[in-house]
Amino acid sequence: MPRALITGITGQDGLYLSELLLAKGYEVWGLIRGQNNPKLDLVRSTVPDVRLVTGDLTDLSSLMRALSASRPDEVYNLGAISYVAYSWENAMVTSEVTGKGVLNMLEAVRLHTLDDPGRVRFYQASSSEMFGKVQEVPQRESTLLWPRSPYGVAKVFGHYMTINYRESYGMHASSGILFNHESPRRGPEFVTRKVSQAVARIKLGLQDEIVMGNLDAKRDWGFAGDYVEAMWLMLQQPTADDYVVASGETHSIRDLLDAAFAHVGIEDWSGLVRQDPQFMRPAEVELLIGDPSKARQVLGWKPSIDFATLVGMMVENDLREQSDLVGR
Ligand code: NDP
Ligand code: GDR
Repeated sequence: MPRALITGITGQDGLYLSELLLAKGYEVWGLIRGQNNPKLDLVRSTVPDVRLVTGDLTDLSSLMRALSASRPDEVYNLGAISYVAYSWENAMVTSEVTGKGVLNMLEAVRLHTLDDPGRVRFYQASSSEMFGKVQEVPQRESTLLWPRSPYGVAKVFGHYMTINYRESYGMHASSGILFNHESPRRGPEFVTRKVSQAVARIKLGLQDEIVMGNLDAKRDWGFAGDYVEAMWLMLQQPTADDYVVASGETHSIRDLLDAAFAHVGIEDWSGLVRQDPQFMRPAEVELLIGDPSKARQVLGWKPSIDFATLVGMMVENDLREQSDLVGR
C-alpha cells in the first residue's frame, strides 16, 4: 500500500486529494497544526481514514518527526497562507509559511532520504499568482514570473527552491503551477465562494447586497476535484518536472456575478452589488489565462467541469447550506 503525507490537509485541496488517494488505496497521513481547528471536524467526518500527525511548516523538526511517523512514498506540500489579500497585511508571516515553509519541507525530505534521494516524491503547490503582471498570454511554464503580492513572491521562492532541490540533490520534486480552482469547499474569503454564498442568501431573502472589490480582474477558474488529479499524475511520472494546470479560459469577476445571479433567475444585479475600496488590492493581477498543453500531453490531464457548471454547483450548495442554517 503506497503512503502519502499531505500538508494543508484541512484546506480545500487537502480534502479532495485525500479522497482521491484513499480511493486509489493509499495510506494517507495529514499534517495538522493542532487539535483546536474547527476545520478538523470536516476532515474527520469526510475522510475518517486519514491519519493525523502534528506539525508546522515553520518548524523543521516537527516536519522531520512527521516524516518518521508516516514514512511516505509521496509528499504533497499544500500547506500555506493562501489568501492573497491577507498577505499584504502579514507579509512576514506569509513569507515564513508560504515561502520558507517550502524550504523546510524540502530539507526535511532531503534529510529523511539521504540514502536514496529519489525515494520520496515531492509535490509543491505553486500558483498562477507567480505570473502576476502580464508578460505573456496565455501563461505557460516558460512565462516570466512577475509576482504582484507578498504571497506571489513567497510562492516564487518556494517554486525555485523546489527546482533547486531537484537539480542539486536529484530529488523527485515537481511543481504544479495551478490556476484558480474552486468548489463548494472553497474558503468563504475567496471571491467565488463569497459570491456564491451571497447570491444564495440574497435569493433566500437573508442579505440585501454584496460588497466587492475590483470587478474587472480576470481569472482562469476550474474545479478543485479535477486539479488534485493533476497533482497525483505529476508524481507518477518517471522524472519530476513543472506543469501549468488550467482550464485555458478566462472570465472576469463580472462574468462570475452574471453566472451566479443567472443561476437563481436574476438577470440584472446592478442594484445588488456595491464596490468598496476596502476590497481593492495595492497591486492587482489583472489577467490570468493558462496554457495547459504540457499537462494534457505529458500527464493526459484535462478538466471535466466548465465555468458555468462550477458556478452552478457552488450556488446550489450554498442555497442548501443557507436554507439548512435558517431551518435550524
Ligand atoms: P487553503 O487556504 O484552503 O488551505 C491552506 C492549508 O494550509 C490549511 O490546511 C492550513 O491549515 C495550512 N497551513 C496554514 N499555515 C500552515 C503552517 N504554518 N503549517 C502547516 N500548515 C499550514 O488552500 P487551498 O487548499 O485552496 O490550496 C492548497 C495549496 O495550493 C496552497 O498552498 C495554495 O497556496 C496553493 N494554490 C491554491 C490555488 C487555488 O486556487 N485554490 C491555486 C494555486 C495554488 P490550518 O487549517 O491549520 O490553517
Ligand atoms: P486570488 O483569489 O487572489 O486569485 O488567489 P481571490 O478569489 O481572492 O481573488 C480573485 C480576484 O477577485 C478579485 N475580487 C475579490 N476577491 C476577494 N477575495 N473578495 C472580493 O470581494 C473581491 N472583489 C474582487 C480580486 O481582486 C482578484 O482579482 C487564489 C488563491 O487561492 C491563491 O492561494 C492561489 O494561489 C490563486 O488563487 C491562484
